[in-house]
Amino acid sequence: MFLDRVKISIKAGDGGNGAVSFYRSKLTANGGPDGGDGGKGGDIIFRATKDMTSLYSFTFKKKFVAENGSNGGKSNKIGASGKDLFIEVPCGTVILDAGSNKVIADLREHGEEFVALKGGGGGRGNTYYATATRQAPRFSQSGEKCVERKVVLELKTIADVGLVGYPNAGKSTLLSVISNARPKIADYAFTTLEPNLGVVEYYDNAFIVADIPGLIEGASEGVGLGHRFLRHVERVRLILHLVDISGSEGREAFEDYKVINTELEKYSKKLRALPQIVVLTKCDLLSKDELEERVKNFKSKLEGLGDKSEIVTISSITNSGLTELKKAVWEKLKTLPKSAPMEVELFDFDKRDKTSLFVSKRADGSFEVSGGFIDNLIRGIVLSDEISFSYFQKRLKDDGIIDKLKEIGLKDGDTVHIKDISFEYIE
Ligand SMILES: Nc1nc2c(ncn2[C@@H]2O[C@H](COP(=O)(O)OP(=O)(O)OP(=O)(O)O)[C@@H](O)[C@H]2O)c(=O)[nH]1
Ligand SMILES: [Mg+2]
Repeated sequence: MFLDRVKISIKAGDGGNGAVSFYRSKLTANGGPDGGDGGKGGDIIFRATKDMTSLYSFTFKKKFVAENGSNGGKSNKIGASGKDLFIEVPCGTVILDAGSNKVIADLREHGEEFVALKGGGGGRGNTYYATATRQAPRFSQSGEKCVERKVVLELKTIADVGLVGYPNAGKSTLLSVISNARPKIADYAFTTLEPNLGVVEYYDNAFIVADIPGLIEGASEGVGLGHRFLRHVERVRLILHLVDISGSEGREAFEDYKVINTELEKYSKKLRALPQIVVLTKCDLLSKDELEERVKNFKSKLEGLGDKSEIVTISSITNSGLTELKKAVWEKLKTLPKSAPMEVELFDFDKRDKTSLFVSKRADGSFEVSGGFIDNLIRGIVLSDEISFSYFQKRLKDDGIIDKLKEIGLKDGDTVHIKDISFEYIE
């Protein structure tokens, strides 16, 4: 199985809770607060490695959770931080936010890392809440909770050269005679069901060629195997467009060339704009004269379109033209820049909402407050504790939340719901 796209869920570690504790010794009956802060939760970090070549391992494991931070302790002991979780992916993996489908990272080089989610912050211990008037706070802050997120991993093979063409054009056969790859070859369409990669050596140089399943007219609408495999050649620098010049399949060579280019264009304008070398294949099936005639004809039609692509004629059976082809590819590659990293939109995937605030009136006449601001505020509240609760009410007033509620009709005696808490508002 070739897995080139997988959806996984990731969750950073929650922060540990702050401790509530008071200093005690034989000499001090009632010491001050000494509850330590909770530890930070572990991060989720992706790391590219050359030791992996597929996303296969993600078939078995799809859920990744980093360690939580430990709670704070007495004597101002800070809780231990949760361990970061490293998720290894093959080089060439692009990470997308599953919700918006936006690219959040493009890991190309071995060792490259991307911190996808930061662990939750630890809660403050009760020491933090001690003031001159509140000397014995019996509450602390709970650790920041992290939500599970979904991301899509996509493996985009980074080859220099991509082979495209109709089924049976001879793509896999060519790869097998110019590279170390041994792809499956057969005289039926769609022999190749998954991309093959091969390293081609040309004197002291080498380049990577990707062979993908054949395209046919309508591939962009899903005909045949569709055009989803084009993602494997999306980032190549050069396309070898293979066309069967012998007409062994009963089609006209130049028509084939145009159809495939239309399919490339439908997939991506960028892909269509890549330089191409036209490789006319199976020349051994034609007599010398016939071949010359057909190549001449193809050339003039190409020129008719104003298409300046170079043409190389080959046979993978007699090996004719293969050295010329390798030379043409290498000369062309030398003039082309290395493929650029993917344009990653600046997009704050790990954005924490600590500011949003919504007030609304329910059908039964009660009021509701929600949003990231309130979620964050509530971390520091222990409702059963009178002092803590009065601190909470003071914050509601000081931060303008009561005013907002009044604007939408809050009156003395009305019920207010905040998360799991409900209380009566008293002026
Ligand atoms: N005579 C001749 N036959 C060839 C040549 N190249 C390939 N073939 C034959 O053409 C058929 C198809 O070859 P493949 O290499 O499997 O074609 P492909 O383009 O990879 O096809 P798909 O994987 O189905 O897209 C096989 O029977 C090959 O032996 C050639 O240069 N000369
Ligand atoms: Mg093939």
